[in-house]
Amino acid sequence: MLNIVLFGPPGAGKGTQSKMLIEKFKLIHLSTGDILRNEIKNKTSLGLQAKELMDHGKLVPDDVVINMIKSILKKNLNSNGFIFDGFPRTKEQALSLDQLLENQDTSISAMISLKVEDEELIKRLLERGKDSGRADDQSTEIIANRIEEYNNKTAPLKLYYNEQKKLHEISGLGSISKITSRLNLVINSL
Ligand code: B4P
Repeated sequence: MLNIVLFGPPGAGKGTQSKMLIEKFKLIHLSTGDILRNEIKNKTSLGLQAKELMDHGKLVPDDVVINMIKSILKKNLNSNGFIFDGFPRTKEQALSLDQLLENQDTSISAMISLKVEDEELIKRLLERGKDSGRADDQSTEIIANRIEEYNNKTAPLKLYYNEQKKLHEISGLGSISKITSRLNLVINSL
């Protein structure tokens, strides 16, 4: 299986690039952000629990996210692999993911991290906020919270994957197709 962790701060282009990669490599797109937003839309109890946190740019508790991932992994074990988009976001989530994959005799093939500076992230997210309807894209303050959560809890995961020699960093600046080409280069070299 080809299992890619697509990594980067909020607004780095993970969701955008995932769409390109799932088509080319025939992978399952697993975006915890999309799944959570769907739960909110359907007003499930999980969605109600997540909404308050997400609207303020805070991470949802690990156990909630890990349980969501478990059931989706189980349903797709015959696939070519997965693009993990927005997951894992904490060490706890990364450890659980490794364990879940190991139980299925597979593992993470690579973490590909998109590098984009804060100023550009804020610009992109505010722009998306004009018509996304997403509460977390509406103000510089909430976006700053998201970036802070990323720096404190998520960015350290680069070390975790680097120790396993799985980290690849690329620039997330430039046109969408240019970034897709950079990602393709990395994946084809695995
Ligand atoms: P996510 O849905 O993962 O959202 P995100 O970090 O904002 O990334 P996204 O994929 O949407 O942005 P993208 O870079 O594609 O998370 C939202 C919230 O859900 C989190 O804050 C948290 O509360 C919760 N959550 C999710 N997963 C969790 C987990 N595992 N644990 C705990 N909580 C979790 O795109 C951004 C914009 O940039 C788009 O408008 C796009 O068009 C634009 N763009 C993309 N590439 C570009 C380029 N090259 N040039 C210019 N613009 C570009």
